[in-house]
Amino acid sequence: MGLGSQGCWFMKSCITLSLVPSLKGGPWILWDDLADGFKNAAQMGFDMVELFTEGPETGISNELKNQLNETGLGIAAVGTGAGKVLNGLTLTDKNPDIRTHALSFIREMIDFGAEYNAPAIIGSMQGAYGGEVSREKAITWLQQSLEELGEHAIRQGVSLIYEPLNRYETNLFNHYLDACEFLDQLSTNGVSLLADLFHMNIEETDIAESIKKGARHLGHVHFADSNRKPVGYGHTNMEPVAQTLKEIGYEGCISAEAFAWPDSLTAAQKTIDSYKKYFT
Ligand code: LER
Ligand code: MN
Repeated sequence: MGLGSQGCWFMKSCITLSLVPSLKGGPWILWDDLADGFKNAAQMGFDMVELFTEGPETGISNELKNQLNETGLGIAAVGTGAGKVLNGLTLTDKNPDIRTHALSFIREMIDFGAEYNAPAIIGSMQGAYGGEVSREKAITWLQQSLEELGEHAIRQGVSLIYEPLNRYETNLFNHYLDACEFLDQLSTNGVSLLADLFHMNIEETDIAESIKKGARHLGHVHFADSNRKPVGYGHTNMEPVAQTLKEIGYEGCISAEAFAWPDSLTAAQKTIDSYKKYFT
C-alpha cells in the first residue's frame, strides 16, 4: 500500500489554478496566468495542477499542452463550479431546461478533463433543494445525473468526483459518510467522493474517522486548513488526517484548494511545506 520505493507516499501534491479573474477572492491559490501558474507550481515541486476555468471552451488547449510538456506536470482535476457561479446552472434547479444545460455543461467538462486524463469535480453545481423542489426530488435528480455522468466519465476513461459541501453551500449532502451511503446506491461505479478538509472541518465530528470509514469511495482530497487558508495557517489537527490517508493506502491527489493568503506565492510555498511535513 501507499509507500513508494523512494520512501515517499504515492499521493500527489497538487495546487489549484483559477483562470477566472472575476472570482478573485475565491478559494484558489494560483491565479490568472497559465504559464506563470505552471512555472511556479513546477518550481515549488508540485506534481499536478487542478484547473478552475469558465468552462470547457476556454481556448487554452494549445498553451495548456505546451505547459504540460514543458513542466512535466499533470492535471489533477477540472472544477465545474463556474457552471453555477457564472451561468446559474445546477443539477437540481426547478427548471428542466436549466437542469439539462447543467448536464451538458458537466458532460463537456468531463470531455475537457479527459483530454488530460483528469476527472471533473461536481461541487456547487449539485445545487440545493427548497421552494417547489422537495429534498426527495432533488436527491432523485442528483442521483439520475450522477448515474448518467458517471457512465459518461467511464466511457471517456476518467472518473467523476462528487463533493459534499458544508451547510452554507448546499443542503443535499454535508457529511462525507452520508454521501458515501448515497454513492453505495448508485449502479455506476464511475463516481468517487471528494474529501474537502475545509467543508469537513465544519461538518464532521472526526475528519480522520469519517475518511477511514468511507475510504471505499475516496477519490480526491481538497487540502485546506480550518479557515480555508493554506494548511498550517489554521487549527485543523492534520496529523491524524494524514495518518489515516496513509493507512488506507490513498494514492490520489492532495490538492490545495485554499485562499491565496497572504498572497499566491506565500500560500503555495506554505502548502508545499505542509504537504512535505505530512506526506513525505
Ligand atoms: C469546490 O471544490 C468547493 O469546495 C466549493 O466550496 C466551491 O464552492
Ligand atoms: Mn472543494
